Amino acid sequence: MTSPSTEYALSLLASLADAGVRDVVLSPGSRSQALALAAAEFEIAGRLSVHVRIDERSGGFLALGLAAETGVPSVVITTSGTAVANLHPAVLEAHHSGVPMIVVSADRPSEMRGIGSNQTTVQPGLFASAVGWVRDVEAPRSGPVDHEAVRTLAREAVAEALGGDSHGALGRSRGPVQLNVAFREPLSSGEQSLPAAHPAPVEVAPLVAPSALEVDVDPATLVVAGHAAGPEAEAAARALGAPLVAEVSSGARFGPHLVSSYRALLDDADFGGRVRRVVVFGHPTLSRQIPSLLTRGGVEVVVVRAAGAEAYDPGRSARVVEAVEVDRASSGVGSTDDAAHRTWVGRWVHTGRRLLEAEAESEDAADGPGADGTAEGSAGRTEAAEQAEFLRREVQLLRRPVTRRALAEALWRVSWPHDRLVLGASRLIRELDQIVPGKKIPVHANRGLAGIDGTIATATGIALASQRDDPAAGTTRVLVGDLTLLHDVGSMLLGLGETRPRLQVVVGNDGGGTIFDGLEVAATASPEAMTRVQFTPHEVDLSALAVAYGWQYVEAATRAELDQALVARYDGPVLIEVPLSR
Ligand SMILES: Cc1ncc(C[n+]2csc(CCOP(=O)(O)OP(=O)(O)O)c2C)c(N)n1
Ligand SMILES: [Mg+2]
Repeated sequence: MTSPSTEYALSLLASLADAGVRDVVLSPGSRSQALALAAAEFEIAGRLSVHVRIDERSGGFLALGLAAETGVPSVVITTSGTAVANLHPAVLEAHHSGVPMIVVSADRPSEMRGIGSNQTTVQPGLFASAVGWVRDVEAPRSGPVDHEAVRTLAREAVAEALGGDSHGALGRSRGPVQLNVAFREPLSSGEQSLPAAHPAPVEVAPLVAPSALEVDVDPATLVVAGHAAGPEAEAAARALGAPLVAEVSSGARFGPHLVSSYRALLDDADFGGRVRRVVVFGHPTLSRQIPSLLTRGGVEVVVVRAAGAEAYDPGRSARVVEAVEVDRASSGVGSTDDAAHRTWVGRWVHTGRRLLEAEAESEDAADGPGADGTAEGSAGRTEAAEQAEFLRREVQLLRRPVTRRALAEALWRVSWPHDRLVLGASRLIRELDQIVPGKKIPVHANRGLAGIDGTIATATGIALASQRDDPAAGTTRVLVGDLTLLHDVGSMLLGLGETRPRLQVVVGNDGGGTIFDGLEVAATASPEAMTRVQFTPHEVDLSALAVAYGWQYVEAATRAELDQALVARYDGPVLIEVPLSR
């Protein structure tokens, strides 16, 4: 005999799969058993991919990574009680960064709520305003399941997560939703017969009626591409004849209008000081210069709404639009003002490039005498002697310890469009943002709330989805600080039978949180107190962690070792530790 719980769970998962869901993340639990066991059957039938994690916090971020890579809502199933609350960090990040996710939380039936029953709290609404759609489904009773009703519910959940309603019209932004489902005893039955598949993926209609933006060289315009801006930002910069400031995880860091060393230029009266209009795509978070430009008087701000819940508008005065379409007829591009546009863009691009080169040279020079090959004169040497000297210096350079800059450069150098790069919060993402040149690499970072939590799990999701869906997919590399790794170290746990991701976790280990050394208060506060409560030192043996979790481990202390470690072939996930000085 089958139970109403199992019948309902089978119908719900079939409906979610039919609506386009591909990934289900779940953690073990009693109240959720019907859903978990049904999910296992759907995986055997090849209708869903199932990922099992014991820690729901890991599971939540894994679901976030899977959805960030696929663009399809992932489902995460939990049992009742604190299990649901462990999803909160990932739900908040998904809300603020606009990643679609469906939380299916199992609950007690109504007669067992509010009376102190074990493992029972108020689950619907637990995530407050972070979820835009919540349904509390009464426990299924005996009798046939109303498949049509379940199907409608599942389609609504998928459509809401994708930011439209089930009819495809525009609603709110993409993000997490919660389906709270009550189950009554018997909580499941062993017998499972899967409903037939009727795939009908939910598609949300694309944005309509983009507003045309009239452009000309005056006002002097700058395009800013924050996190997840996408290639539209690059195209808009070209169409507008505007310089492009593109953060490293913008997905728009390429093209002829890309500006290097943008922080210094934005600070400069001759560059940032002349900007009269800014068009913002995505969610900028990495510099103080961008918000300060957007809040400066006399700067018109146009914000193209990003995927996340809130439009980026630090000055609270932006014109927020759904899209921009450059009105080429009135734009200077191709018209009489073409030369003025080219001069405006050209100055930004060339000066930025020169600044970057100068910085690189000064770092090389600081690295040691003669490192840049200019400190000693070469007059009177034979060509062979010069060549030998050059090689000696190259070898010396390769034996040098890795700096943050060298780490950022190496990671960018070895990554290509078929790879994935994930950047943790803190110093290293800023290092990349300051120095790496344009290149079309898919870069992800949890910039919705810029937490140091869940980074390993998010990267695992991106690795698993990319290696499953894209036969040409390369390696996923995630760059994290040591505290960021330790915060999410539990996500290194891959149970038996779980797919092992093609993942390199590259950890820059400086013994604590060195980002806080840059706080203004560090100059005046007690160094002991700063170290204890902000730097938070540790001496964790990361190689032992790797062994404990069954990961490979490589220490890369020199640049040569790092280059080698990043391009080596590994069987499964690897932890690459790069010692950095505080
Ligand atoms: C969940 C969460 N807790 C706390 C913070 C505040 N925070 C930002 S960076 C950081 C330290 C990061 O240290 P590490 O990963 O070692 O990077 P480093 O700055 O040393 O390169 C902390 C605690 C945060 N962003 N997210
Ligand atoms: Mg650190």
